[in-house]
Amino acid sequence: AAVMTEVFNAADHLVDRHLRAGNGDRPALITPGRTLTYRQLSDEVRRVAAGLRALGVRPEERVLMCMADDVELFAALLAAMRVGAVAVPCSTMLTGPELGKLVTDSRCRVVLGSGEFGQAVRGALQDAPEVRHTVLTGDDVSLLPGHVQGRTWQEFLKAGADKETEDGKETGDGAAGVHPSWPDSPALWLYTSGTTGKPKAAMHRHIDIKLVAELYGRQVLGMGPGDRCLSVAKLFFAYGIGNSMFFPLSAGATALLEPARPTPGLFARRASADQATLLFGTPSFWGPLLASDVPDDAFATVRQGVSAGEALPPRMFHRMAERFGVEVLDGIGSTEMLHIFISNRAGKVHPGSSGTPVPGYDIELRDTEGGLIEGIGEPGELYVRGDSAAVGYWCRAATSRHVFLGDWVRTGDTYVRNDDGTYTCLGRTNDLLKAGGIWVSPTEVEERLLAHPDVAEVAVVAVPDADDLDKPVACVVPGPGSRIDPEELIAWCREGLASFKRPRGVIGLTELPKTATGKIRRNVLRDLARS
Ligand code: 3SK
Repeated sequence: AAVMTEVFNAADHLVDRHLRAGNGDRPALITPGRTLTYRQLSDEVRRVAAGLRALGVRPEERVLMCMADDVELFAALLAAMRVGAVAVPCSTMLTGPELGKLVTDSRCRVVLGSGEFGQAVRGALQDAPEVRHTVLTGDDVSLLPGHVQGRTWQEFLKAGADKETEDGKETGDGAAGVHPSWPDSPALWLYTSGTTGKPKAAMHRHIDIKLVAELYGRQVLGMGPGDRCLSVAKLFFAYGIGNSMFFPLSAGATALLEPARPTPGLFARRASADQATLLFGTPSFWGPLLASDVPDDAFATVRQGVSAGEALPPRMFHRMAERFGVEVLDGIGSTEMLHIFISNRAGKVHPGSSGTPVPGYDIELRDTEGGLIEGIGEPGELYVRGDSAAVGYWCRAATSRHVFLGDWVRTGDTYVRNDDGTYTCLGRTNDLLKAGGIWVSPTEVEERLLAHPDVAEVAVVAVPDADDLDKPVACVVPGPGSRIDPEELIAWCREGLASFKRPRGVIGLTELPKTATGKIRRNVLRDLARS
């Protein structure tokens, strides 16, 4: 007897369901160059799905993507899910060796890349003997290692079309359908940084995608078919893929995709040209936007702003409302929960707080022994419970056991409960830090700095900048006879790491403060770096 009978495929839910409901002619996706209706998106997804099948991709196999936010990535994410494979969108900011760690860890056979990130993809494949196929947009598939067969996107689509024709001759039905995945089948892995700098993949199910769209997109944002979503966070972030794919497509609304880097001017132009109704940003975007000279009416069509990634300073909330007339809802989510689980609500914002729990999620604050903290204003580690939680980290049993505790997920953030039921973030419980809303492992940056001949000891800590947003600062002890050149050390990090991980400042010290057992006293360094 079958163990599971219910079939649910997230790609079908997000795309083909709208065709069956007679809404195939509504706009699904707008990029700077193209507009696709739901029907056209469905056709594009089927073509990419056929290409994946032609490469021999099997259900539950990982397909890794290092691609710009454009039609190809959008279709590839949905196509991987459609054929029952696992979509693994990866950061386009990584260097070749950094991306290589994800390729190896995921054990993928197929890597899809945008031509503009060809250098990182080529670097990643050097040490990845399990990869068999790489597809790159653009027309340059040269310089791939011998074990990898390279194809351009056009060749990939053609291989898919040829295979469908071939299969059709045999079976009389060339159009292979949606894979009958179950609600619990794996759909999406999202890599997140660990304290040690060893990235880990949070594994999400098909049903998690529907859940976050209903719990946050529909319930908190009240999304409907008329919405047009513009997100600063790219599709490879949990925040971005929710904003630009799960929420709009689940509601039959429109995603406004932007492949380029999100500058204030560009986003102001996109928002007004394409009449964005929902604008998803981060404090690292609101700061430069408020400092820019974009017209005050640039976001006149936006009915709601959303902020996540790091706590929104109250000053930014007020200035966004005064200058642009946009009410920004701050919230906290995580890659492990797939999207936002505590959020402010329209018309009821408590500036300086992340808001109240999103219905469908339970929140607890616990002390270091795991005891419940019930008092107002008493700090504790934030735990969350909700059905969209990842099932664990791929091949990281010990870390999974530390983070996923039965139904509860430990966030690693320290919070307090306010007397109005809202929650306020006090910072990280461990040493991880966020720069521009992206996790940075101090260990990884420290390892890079320790490889520099002038560095004997180092500790990287978070220090708030003028906007009150944390930035990595390196406290460095030089080796004997060496001196510290901050510019050179920052350039050294830029060269070997993704640029967002580089320290924004370097402080030279004669020694690092340590506890009696030799642990670096990072709180002392944080105070010193702030003063
Ligand atoms: O960083 C956050 O607050 C966040 C929000 C939504 C989804 C994912 C994340 C990490």
